[in-house]
Amino acid sequence: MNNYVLYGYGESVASNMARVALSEKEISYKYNVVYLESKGEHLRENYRKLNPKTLLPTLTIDGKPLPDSIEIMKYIDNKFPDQGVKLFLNDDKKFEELIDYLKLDENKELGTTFGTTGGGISIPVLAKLLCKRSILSVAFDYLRFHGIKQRRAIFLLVRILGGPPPGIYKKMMVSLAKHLLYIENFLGHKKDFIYGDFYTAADCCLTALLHRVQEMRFFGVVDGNKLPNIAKYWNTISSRPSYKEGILDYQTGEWLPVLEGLYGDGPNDHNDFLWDKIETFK
Ligand SMILES: N[C@@H](CCC(=O)N[C@@H](CS)C(=O)NCC(=O)O)C(=O)O
Repeated sequence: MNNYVLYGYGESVASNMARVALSEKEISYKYNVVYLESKGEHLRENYRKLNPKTLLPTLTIDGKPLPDSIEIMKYIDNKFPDQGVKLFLNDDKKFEELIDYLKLDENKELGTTFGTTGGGISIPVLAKLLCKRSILSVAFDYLRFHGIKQRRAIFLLVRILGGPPPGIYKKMMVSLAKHLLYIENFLGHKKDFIYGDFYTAADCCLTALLHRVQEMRFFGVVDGNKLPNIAKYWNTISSRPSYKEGILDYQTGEWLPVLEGLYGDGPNDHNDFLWDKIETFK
């Protein structure tokens, strides 16, 4: 019997990656939700002690913290090599590069990889959640306690503006278009999973990323006919129990009303811009 506790947030891409992996490895764990922008619980002292970078997720193993979604995946894969799917391949440079491209890397600029773009396209929602708190309390918390220096002023600016800084979201659309086409072409191999015939950690990452694209109301990406390899692939990965067990079952419910407030029942207000870019780069 393990003594695992996962600290995560329902609609966090990195938490989703880790939870999908835990489901694929058939590992049970206790779960502690840590509210991000709306309450800033990740900036409180008790969580900072577990994860000085103040990021989610963190897995504790007998009380010992292991931050970072990819590190969590590697740990459980090593610990349980014969349980569930094998998430990582040994000494495969191309696979490692793919993981680097898909992970949420706090050291890379937003938009430069698919992983960081997953964070960038979420800014309109993050802004509204931050707006549940006063500018002063956001300034106090983020400037003093956020573990990633570069993110401190950005979060404050997003709170002050109530949305993404001008030009940033269009820049994110350009990046998203390029990354979606890259994945569409990658899947040109016509195999079931992103790295071939077997499900891997790269699929855990893509499940969370494509879920985010759909969640942010970019219509027709995973469910249309313009990116047919992605649509087929999405059907395969989202049909696995890990999609429900790792992502859908953990939603906090905080995001849905915000998305409805932003876009009603319709698409993201940059949906057409995204598709223009996809057509341009095709
Ligand atoms: N490399 C880390 C990145 C984690 C990360 O960026 N998590 C986001 C949520 S998806 C977060 O905690 N954001 C809160 C913040 O920056 O204030 C991982 O993969 O776990």
